[in-house]
Amino acid sequence: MNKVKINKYLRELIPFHGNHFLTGNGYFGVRGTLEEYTKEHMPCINMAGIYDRVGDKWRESVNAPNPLYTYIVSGGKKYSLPDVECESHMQELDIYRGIHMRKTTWRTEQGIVTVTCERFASMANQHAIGMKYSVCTNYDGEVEIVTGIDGDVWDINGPHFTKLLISENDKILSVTGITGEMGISVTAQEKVCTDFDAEISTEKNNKSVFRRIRIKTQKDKIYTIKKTAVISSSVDDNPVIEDIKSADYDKMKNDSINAWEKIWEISKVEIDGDDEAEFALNYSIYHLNCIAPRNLKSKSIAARGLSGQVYKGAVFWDTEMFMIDYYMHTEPEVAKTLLKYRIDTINGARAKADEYGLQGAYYAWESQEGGIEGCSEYNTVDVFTKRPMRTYFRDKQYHVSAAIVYAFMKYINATGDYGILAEGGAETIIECARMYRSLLLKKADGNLYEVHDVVGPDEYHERVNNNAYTNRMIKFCFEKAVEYTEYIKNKYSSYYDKLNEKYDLDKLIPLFKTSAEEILIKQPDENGIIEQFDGYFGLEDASVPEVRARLIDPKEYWGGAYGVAADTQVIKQADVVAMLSMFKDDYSKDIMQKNLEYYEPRTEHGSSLSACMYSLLSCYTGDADAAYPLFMKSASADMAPGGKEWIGLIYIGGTHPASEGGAWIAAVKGFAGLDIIEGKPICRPCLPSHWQGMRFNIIVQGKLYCVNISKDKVDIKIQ
Ligand code: IFM
Repeated sequence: MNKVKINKYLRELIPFHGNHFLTGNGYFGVRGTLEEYTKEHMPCINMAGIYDRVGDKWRESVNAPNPLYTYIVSGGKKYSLPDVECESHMQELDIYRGIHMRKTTWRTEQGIVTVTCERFASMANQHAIGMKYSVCTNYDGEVEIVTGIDGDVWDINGPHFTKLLISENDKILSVTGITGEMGISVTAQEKVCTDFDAEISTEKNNKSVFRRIRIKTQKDKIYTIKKTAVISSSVDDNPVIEDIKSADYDKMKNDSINAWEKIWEISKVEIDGDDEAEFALNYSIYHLNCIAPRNLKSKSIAARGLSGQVYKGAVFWDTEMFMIDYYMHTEPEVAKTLLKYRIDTINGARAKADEYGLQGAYYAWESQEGGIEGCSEYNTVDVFTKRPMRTYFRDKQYHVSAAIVYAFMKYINATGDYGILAEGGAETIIECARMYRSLLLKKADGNLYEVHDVVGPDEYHERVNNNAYTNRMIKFCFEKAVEYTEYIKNKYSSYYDKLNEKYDLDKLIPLFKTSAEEILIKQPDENGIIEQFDGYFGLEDASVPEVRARLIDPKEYWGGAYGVAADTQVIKQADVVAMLSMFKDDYSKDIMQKNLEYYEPRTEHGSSLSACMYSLLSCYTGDADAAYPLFMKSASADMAPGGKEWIGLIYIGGTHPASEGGAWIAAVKGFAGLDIIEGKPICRPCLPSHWQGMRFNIIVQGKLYCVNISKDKVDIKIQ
């Protein structure tokens, strides 16, 4: 299997299909919408790392003017979905070549018109998009193709372009939008080649420009236009290399296919005995490949990838905890770029720490360019009162900084690139540790440091004390600050001297050491269960279905001050289970098993980040069959409609890269049992009983390995 495909048009699935059929190249994402869609149907070319704010609405990422905008007219009537019902419709995405394709037929007064279109976001040239659009009638008659650039783009909190510059020059159409907040320009240009004679005229309005291509059709003859388009902005890392004037569709397509082939040579995972799982996993990998900030400087990945403006196009802990593992083993330069983003945005994190009266670096919960905090204090809307609802994600999810430190550790183990410490990594880690030190509390008669008033990964319980996950991550952060500072002292002494001068490391490091030793780490109780936070066991032990049944409105928020889950033991997502899978060597299988059994039935899995952690931990207990459905849930997050699309009244639909990255982790670290020991990969597989084997490539410390696992053998070869 190499395609996702539908054979029927369903209007109600327009938002889902926009995600399901997404194409992209890391610089932008093109939603899998149809060419004729205007903004009500959420088409978009979502730009990586460009943001804008309108009035006092949320800042969000910016969508480019849409150069794919195209529809047909027959007998003076516009034929477009969803407004005019079609006779047949097919849409598909070839995940191995990155090509989106649709074929639709309409019955017009003159007869049947068939439209076929293939398009791609070039993987070879990150500014380019190609589109081949064909029309065929089963009668001799007339059809118009209307094609151009739609500057009236879909926005959640827009419009972001306060000025639009529209031009036509030497048959090249161009729309430049200029953002209101910072005056950033985003330009779409396009050119069309036809293989037939036609009468062509150009039309403009104040937002868009398009051509009308009038064709006298002969029965069953196919009329094709080939469009090459270029997207650029005034804040690009790389110049546009494709000259739009000389751009050739077929060459552009071949180059892109070749670039995809190279990516798949390393990233494909093969599974013997389970085609469905193999495809779901590679579909997840496809999405990770579409959003990787390849050849970009210090960019990261938003929680909804490049599928739109949901979650403000912002970067969450998702990248460091769930996605970076895939990149560090398939394209380590991409993983480095993700970490560079955190290094380069440290001033934003310093400003946030300062805002909350803390030292060091407190990274944004929803990070935008420069580390600007995109998260609002009122992050959802009450469905009953329609009033903004106070949530404490922004203020209290302290664990985000430690996730970044954890990612540095994973990256260094996987790549051996300790050099990143001297490129700002060590300072980032020290700054995170300084932030955590300023959170530590000791009771008058207490021996241990406690951390109060936090939100852990389980967002349904806000402002809790001693969240097991958060405290353990803080300890880890102190330990790494000590270890890596020691390392740079020996290896990069002049960099160390600079940092020592700035932070007085000779005094600070011993403080980190005692902080690591003296922080309260929750231990398993007499039943082997680790309490998620102080007082959690005292909450009502209601089941997930019971709590769900208490909802008055299906869009109601479960957490916050008075959400249905807030006073119960029902949790949103992996919390203690996440901690156990991240620190697997600290716990016995028995403890892992007991906690899985305790927390799984109490977990709503209301976040797509949850299932993969349960899957991974189940593998660590040796129970691959229990892990399997959770792995499939994670790998299939964008395969079928029905995912969670609302928090309160806020739309949260889009692709789920953390779930996709989590599926890769569950497959490679869980089922294949990959670990890096002394710089080399080893595998202790734990395959689901119906799998016969797995094959994949991984890069470890600069070497490419081919891993071949069968029921009774593991073969790891350097390539
Ligand atoms: O980062 C996650 C969070 O853990 C749960 N809510 C959604 C966020 C973005 O994916």
